[in-house]
Amino acid sequence: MKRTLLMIKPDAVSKGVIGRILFMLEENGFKIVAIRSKRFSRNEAERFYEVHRERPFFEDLVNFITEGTVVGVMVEHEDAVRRLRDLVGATDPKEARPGTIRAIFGESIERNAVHASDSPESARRELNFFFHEDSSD
Ligand code: 3AN
Repeated sequence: MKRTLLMIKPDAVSKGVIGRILFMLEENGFKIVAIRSKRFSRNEAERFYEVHRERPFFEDLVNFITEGTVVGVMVEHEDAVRRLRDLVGATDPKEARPGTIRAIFGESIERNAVHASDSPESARRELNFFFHEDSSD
């Protein structure tokens, strides 16, 4: 599994830190294969976060992710899913290891700057959301 998805969320896009996040990817040895910005419709956001549908924060999550532009970044690295999750850090920025993307740019457990696919299966599905082709390996 060499490819995975990083999604830069609306909080980070509106703060103007897309470039700094892309820089961190390259600094850490990820090859950037494709980039696409988009605005999620409600329906797309609900499908993207389908696995969280029953969680209490689902409605807030959908509201947040549709509030502005997001940027999908297809990255390539050996053991990409695990390596990217390491660089992204814990869901709650307060608990994220110093130097990780969420520790630096996240504001809260919800407004946590980025999303990274959590398994090769999720990567395949989520890359498809942005790039409409199976480019996950
Ligand atoms: P991760 O993105 O680190 O894999 P998940 O899959 O548990 O974390 O959660 C998906 C997204 O849902 C998170 N990125 C975060 O934005 C949001 N989220 C998770 N837990 C909470 C929570 N307790 N309250 C609000 N939002 C949450």
